[in-house]
Amino acid sequence: MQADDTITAVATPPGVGGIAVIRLSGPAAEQIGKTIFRGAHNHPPKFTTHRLYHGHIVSAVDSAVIDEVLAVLMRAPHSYTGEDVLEIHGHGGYLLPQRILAETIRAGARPAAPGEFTKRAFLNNRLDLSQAEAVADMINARTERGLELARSQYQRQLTAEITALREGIVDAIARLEAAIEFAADDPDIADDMSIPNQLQEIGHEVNSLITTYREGKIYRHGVSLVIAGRTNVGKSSLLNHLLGEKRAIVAASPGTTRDFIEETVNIHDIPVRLTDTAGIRSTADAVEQEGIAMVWQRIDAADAVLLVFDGSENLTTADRQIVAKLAGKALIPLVNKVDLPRMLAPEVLSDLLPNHQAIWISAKHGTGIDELLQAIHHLFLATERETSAGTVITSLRHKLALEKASFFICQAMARAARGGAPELAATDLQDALEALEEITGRTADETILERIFAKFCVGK
Ligand SMILES: Nc1nc2c(ncn2[C@@H]2O[C@H](COP(=O)(O)OP(=O)(O)OP(=O)(O)O)[C@@H](O)[C@H]2O)c(=O)[nH]1
Ligand SMILES: [Mg+2]
Repeated sequence: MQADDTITAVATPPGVGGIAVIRLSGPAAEQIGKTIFRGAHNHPPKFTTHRLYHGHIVSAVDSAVIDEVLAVLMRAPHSYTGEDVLEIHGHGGYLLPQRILAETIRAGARPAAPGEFTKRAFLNNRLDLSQAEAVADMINARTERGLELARSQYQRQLTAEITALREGIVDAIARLEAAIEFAADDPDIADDMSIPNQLQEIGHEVNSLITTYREGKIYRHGVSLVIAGRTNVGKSSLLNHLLGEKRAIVAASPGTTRDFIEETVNIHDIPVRLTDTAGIRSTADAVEQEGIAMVWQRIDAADAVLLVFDGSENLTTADRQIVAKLAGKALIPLVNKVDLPRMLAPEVLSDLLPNHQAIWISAKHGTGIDELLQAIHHLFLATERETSAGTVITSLRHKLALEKASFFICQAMARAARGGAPELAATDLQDALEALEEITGRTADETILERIFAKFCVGK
C-alpha cells in the first residue's frame, strides 16, 4: 500500500545536540529534496539512492541558506517505511531543525503523526505488528533485559512462534475437514484421537507462552516499591543509597520528609520506581498529617513495600501499628543502622512478622544492600536472572490474544474428541487462528493500529 502523501518530522529529540535528523517519507520525498537541498555548485543533486550528499538547505522563498547538512535519499522499497525516504542531517538545537522542518512542509510535505513512519512500514509489510510494537519497546527500554526482550521480538522471535502455531492449527483444520468428509465411509476416522492430541499440544504451547507474560511485564513495565516506616529510621538515606546520589534530604530530626520523592532505578535489570515517603507517626502538624495520609494511598497502589525499622532502637508502638495496617501487602522488612549498637532483637521482629525474613542493612555504609537487591528480584521473579533464549511475551495485547486462542483451541479439542462435533471444532480453530493473527497484525483493525501507533514518538 503506497500512501499518496509525504510525511515529515524531526526524528531526533528536541533540544541542544550535535545533529538533528529531519525525515520525510512518501512519493514527493525526492522532489522536496530537490526543491530545498542544494549540493555541489549550488545545484539540486541527481539523487543516487542510499548515497550521502553534502550541501545546504535553502529557503524556497528567497533561497537564503538555512543550514549546512548531509542528505540521503533511500528509494522505495529499500527504506524503513518501504516508500521513498529522505533524511536530512543538520545541526541540532532548538531552532534549526524546526526551520528545516518548516521548509519541508512549505515544499509539500505534511507533519507526521506519532509513529506514522513505523505505521507505514507495517502497512507496506516491512514489519509485522508485533515487530512494530517492539520498535517502541526498544526505544523505551530502560534495562538490558528489557532491551533484549524487545530486540528478540523485533527480530521476529514471537512472529516465528506464532507462525509455527498457525501452521499446526491450519494442519489440524485440514485433517478435521478430511475426517468429516470420510467419516461416513470409515467410522474409524471419527474415532481418531490424533487430532485432539495435536490440539492439546498446540494448546499447551499457547499456554506456556501466556505464562511468560508475568516475567515479560515486569521487565517491560517495571515495578513500584514504596519505602515506608516510622520517622527517622533511615528511609531517605536508603533511597539515596539505592539511587547513588543525594536525592532526598536526610536529617537527624524526625519528620524530615513531607512529600514524595519518586525515582526509577535499575535493580537486577528490573526498572523499579522507588518512592520515599514521610515517616509515619501521630503528629499535630497539618502538613505532615497530609503527607502521612498520602503514604497509605501510595502503599495501596504500589506492588510492594520496603518496610524500614531502626535497629538501634526498640520496636515502638508506631512500628507495630504500621505492621498491622500492612497485613496482606507484599513487603520486605529492613532493619537499618546495623552499624550502631543493636537494640532491636531479631526474635522480636520475627514474632511480629513471622512469615518474613528481615534483611539487616546500613543505609549509611551500604551493608546488606546486595542482599536487599536479591530479595527485591526474588519478590517479583522466582527464578534467577533469566538470559534464556525462550520467547517471553511482554504485551498485554499479546497475552489477551493468546488467551482467546487458547479458549478456542480448548473448545475445539473437546469437539474433535469422540462423540463431539468436528464441524464446530473446525470453526473454533478458525477463530483461534484469527486471535493469533491479531498479534502479528494480519487481523488487527484500524482502532487497534491507532492505539498502538499513538504511543510512539513523532518521527518514529
Ligand atoms: N548510623 C546510621 N545512621 C543512619 C543510617 N541511616 C540513616 N541514618 C541517620 O538517621 C537519621 C534519619 O535518616 P533519614 O534518612 O532522614 O530518615 P527518614 O526515615 O527518611 O526520616 P523522616 O523523613 O524524618 O521520616 C539521619 O541522621 C541519618 O544520618 C544508618 O544506616 N546508620
Ligand atoms: Mg525521610
